[in-house]
Amino acid sequence: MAKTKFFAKGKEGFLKKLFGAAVLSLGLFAFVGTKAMAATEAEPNDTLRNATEFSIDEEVSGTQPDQRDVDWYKFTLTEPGTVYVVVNNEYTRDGYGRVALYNEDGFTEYWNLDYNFTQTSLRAESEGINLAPGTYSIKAWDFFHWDINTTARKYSIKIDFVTNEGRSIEAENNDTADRANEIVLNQKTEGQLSYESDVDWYKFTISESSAVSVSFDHFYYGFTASPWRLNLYSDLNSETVYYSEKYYGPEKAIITSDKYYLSPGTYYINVERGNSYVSLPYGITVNCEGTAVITMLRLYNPNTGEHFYTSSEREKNALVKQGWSFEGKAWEAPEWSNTPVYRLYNKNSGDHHYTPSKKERDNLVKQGWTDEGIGWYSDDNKSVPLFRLYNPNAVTGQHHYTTSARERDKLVQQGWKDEGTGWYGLPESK
Ligand SMILES: [Ca+2]
Ligand SMILES: [Ca+2]
Ligand SMILES: [Ca+2]
Repeated sequence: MAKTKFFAKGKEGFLKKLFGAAVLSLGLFAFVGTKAMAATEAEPNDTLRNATEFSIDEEVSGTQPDQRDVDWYKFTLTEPGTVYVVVNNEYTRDGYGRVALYNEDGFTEYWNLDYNFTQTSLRAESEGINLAPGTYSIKAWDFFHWDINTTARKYSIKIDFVTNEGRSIEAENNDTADRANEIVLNQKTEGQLSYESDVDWYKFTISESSAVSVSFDHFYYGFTASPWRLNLYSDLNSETVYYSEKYYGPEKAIITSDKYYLSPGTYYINVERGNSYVSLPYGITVNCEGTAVITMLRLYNPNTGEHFYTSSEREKNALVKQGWSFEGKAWEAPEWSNTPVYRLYNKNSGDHHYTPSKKERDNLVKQGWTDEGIGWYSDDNKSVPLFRLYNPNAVTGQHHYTTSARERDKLVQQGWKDEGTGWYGLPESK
C-alpha cells in the first residue's frame, strides 16, 4: 500500500507554495523562464556509478521501457534546506513504480515510494526532508504497466528546495548519536520525522551548571496514536534518561519538561516515532537558564543552643525578634539541583534536622519528626562541603553544619562527633 500522507507539510510547505507563486509571477513579469530547466537521463544509468547528474533547478526526465530498467540520478545541495522530491508520470496505462531518495552512498534511505499511478493520479511528492549540504542520489525502478503491450513509461523528477532562511533546522542524516545535530540553546530547532526509519539526534553543550528544560511542539495529526518519543540523555554509555515522554494527539501543543539541573557537559536528545508511520514536523527548544545563587543565612538560639539555616530574610527577621542571634552568611546554595536537602522538625524537642538522604528523612518521620519539605538544594558539583557534626549531649541543636574546617575541628575537640559531609554548597562568589 502506498503511504498516505496524513499531514500537509506544515508551515514550511505553505511558505514554499507562497514562495513558489511569488517566483512564478516575478518570472512572468520579467519574461524570464523560471520553470525548471529540462534535463534528460543519460543511459546507461543503471548503477549509482553511472548516475545521471542534475541540478535542483532542473526537471530531469527519464524513460523506462520495461520493468528491468533502473535509473539512477544524483544532485548536490550547496546549502542546508528542505527537499521535496516530486515525480510526474506521463499517462499511457495504469501501472506502478518505485522511487527512492538516498544519501550519496545510494544506501542510506530518506524516502521510498512504492506507488500506483492512474490517469488521475500521476504525481507523487515526498515529505519534506531536511538535508545537510552534500550529494544525494535518487533511484527510479520497478516500473510496470498492467497492460503488457503498453509502450515505455515516461516520467520526470524534480527537487523542490526550500532554504532554511535563518531558521534552525535539523540536517539529515542525524539518525545516530555520532551524527547528532548541534542545538543552539534557547532557540527553536525545527525537525521532521520524514522517512519510516527516521530518528533525529541532537546534542547540546553547557559550560556551567544550568537549569535545563526541553520544550517540544508537535502538530495536529488527526488521530490518536503515539507518534512521538523524546529522550534526553546525560550519558550515552549508561543511557541515563532524564526525560522520556510520549506525546499524544490530537491537538497541536507545546509541552515543556521538568527542569533538570545539569552539570557542565554534552547532552543528547533523540526524537523517535512511536507506533505509527506519520510524517510530522516538530519543534524542539532546549531552555537553558543559569541557576540563581541563594545565600543561606545562619541563626543561633542562645537558649536552646540550636543553629538554624534559612534563605528567607523574613524568616530570619521573625526569629531575631524571638531572641535568636543572626550569625551572617552560612553558605551559598543553588536555587535548584538534583539533590534536595530535606528539612525536618521535632515538635517535642523543638529541634530541626537537615538531610539530603530520603532514607534518613523517612526514618525520622517514622520516629515522629515532621517533614517540612525541601529546605534548599545541594550543589551537584560538590563544590563546598558542609561538615556535619553531632553533639551527643544536646537535646536540641544536636547537629551543626559548617563550611569551616576550623570550626569543625574546634567542635570535635569540645566533644562533638564528626559525621562527615551533610551536603554541598556552591563555590564562594566574590
Ligand atoms: Ca532509463
Ligand atoms: Ca528528521
Ligand atoms: Ca533523522
